[in-house]
Amino acid sequence: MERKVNEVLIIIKQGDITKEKVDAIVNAANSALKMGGGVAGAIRKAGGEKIQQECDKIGYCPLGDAVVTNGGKLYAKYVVHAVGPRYGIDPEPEKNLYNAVYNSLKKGEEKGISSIALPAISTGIFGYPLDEAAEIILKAVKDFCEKEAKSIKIVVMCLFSDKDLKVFEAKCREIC
Ligand code: AR6
Repeated sequence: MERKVNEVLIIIKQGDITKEKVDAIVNAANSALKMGGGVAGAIRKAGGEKIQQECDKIGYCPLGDAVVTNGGKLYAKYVVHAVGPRYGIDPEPEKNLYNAVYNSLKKGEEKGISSIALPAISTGIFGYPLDEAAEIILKAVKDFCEKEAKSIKIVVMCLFSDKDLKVFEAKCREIC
């Protein structure tokens, strides 16, 4: 499904984010920038060890923020590592999930990219309930498109499962 917000096309689709033909993909990272399982593991496997090595040099990213590395062997030129909250552990989950998404788009924009793909940050290993997370993530994407998007013209919400896709599509009909 697609929606236009300002000049930005928001595409909601199912897929493997490591295969997206976009300028940057967002990783669901942790503060230590250690790429473990889930989407991070898939990005590490597809993009190669150079991404983790660059993360090790950066060393740390605060909760709700994001850092950028190169994309290694991926089609995407950059990986934006966004630190979402661990549900039930980290403080202010709503604010921190919103900020993680908003700041990842901002960090991408600073690189002058025109397209970026995001996974459903925090909803896997970090346990954020999907329905609530979908609303927060889409609000952050919409707000960014309305307020700050300049070089970015395409935002792809890339969901791994059909179930996740349906939840995001329903939320997007309400919000976008
Ligand atoms: N493409 C798109 N989405 C994917 C892919 C893929 N290839 N693989 C998984 N997902 P998670 P989190 C979905 O657990 O909850 C790692 O250990 C997945 O189905 O990757 O933020 C990191 O190093 C889910 O919907 O991220 C962190 O320590 C979504 O991506 C921690 O997990 C996010 O699930 C981050 O946990």
